[in-house]
Amino acid sequence: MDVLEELRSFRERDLPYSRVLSSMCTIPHELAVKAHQLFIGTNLGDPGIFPGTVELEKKLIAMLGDLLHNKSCAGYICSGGTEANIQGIRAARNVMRKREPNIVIPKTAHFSFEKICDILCVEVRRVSVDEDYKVDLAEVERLIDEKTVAIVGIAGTTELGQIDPILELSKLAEEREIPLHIDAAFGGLVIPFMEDPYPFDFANEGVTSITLDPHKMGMATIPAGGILFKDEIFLKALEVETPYLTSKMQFTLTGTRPGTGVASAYAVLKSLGFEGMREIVRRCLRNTRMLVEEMAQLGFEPVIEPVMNVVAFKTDKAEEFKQELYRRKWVISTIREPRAIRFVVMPHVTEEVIKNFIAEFRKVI
Ligand code: 0PR
Repeated sequence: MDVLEELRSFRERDLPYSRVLSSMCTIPHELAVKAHQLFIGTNLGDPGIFPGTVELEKKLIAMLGDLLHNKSCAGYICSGGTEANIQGIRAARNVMRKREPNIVIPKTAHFSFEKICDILCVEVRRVSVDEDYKVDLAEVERLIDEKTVAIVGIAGTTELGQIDPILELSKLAEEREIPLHIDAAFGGLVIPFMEDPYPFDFANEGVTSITLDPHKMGMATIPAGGILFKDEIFLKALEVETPYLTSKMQFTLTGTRPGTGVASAYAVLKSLGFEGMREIVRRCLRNTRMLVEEMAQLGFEPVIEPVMNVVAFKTDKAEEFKQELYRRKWVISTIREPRAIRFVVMPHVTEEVIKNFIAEFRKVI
């Protein structure tokens, strides 16, 4: 067998996105694919060889900074939300220079924070959430002490798409002079395009870093994550010397680093513009409402009224439904607390996909 044929046969075993209602990734935009191909041989790990790609990354970071109310923010495009969160916390830890450092994060934080606590040797203090699944501010305040090097707020939780009270977290962070990292890996390219956007970003004085992933709602090719800092100081705190490269210092976590995510994210944002993104987000939110209505007719109630295009429905049979649907080649997910089935209504989850899913789900229940 020809090797390409062999590859194709493996690839054909993957599930098509038209049956995936659990993913925060989606089919990349067609321009993203073209941009990716153009930059396929690039390596931002050795910037002197790729000055054009370096320049493009600066333009993309400025574009994202513009969106996040800080045109002069510093940052870079990385492998995804996990790396962005690691680097956000690592920078805060290095700037704060405390012995036995700790961070205060909501219980609803993504599992990447488990890795952070292991890699960075920071103690992770987890805060409960209220009945709306937003972090409990009084408890955040109680858990902060003189060794706290970062507070974390989430703008679009993985499980429910909820937004923490970032205005209040920001005030607290300012008062106590502690960096505030916002995990907007998912929400960062949803919230700014909503009707009445919640101010989760650098518009708040206390916010010092933001995770925002173009390979989620930005329809860029994988990998394309983003870490943005309010100030250069945080990037400087990540630098190591690179004795034999075209550059002298490196602040990234990985060495060799593709320019494909930069190019694909730039292509999508530049060609669609913020107006085009608004239209994409509007459609996803409309389809989320449609899913809620369809599920209501089947007797299912959402855990919270969806804030963005993530929604979970309460059911004791969550695990059984997920398994039976997977057997029928449909992918949904479940959440930890309360028992519920979860959906992410990405751009590929169209009205037609929802109708097909509901028809299948009817048979399952
Ligand atoms: N922060 C938040 C709020 C996230 O939701 C995620 C990922 C991350 C950080 C980590 O991002 P990376 O996975 O890019 O490192 N959220 C999804 C999740 O873990 C990612 C995902 C994407 C899962 C596609 C499944 C899938 O098919 O559920």
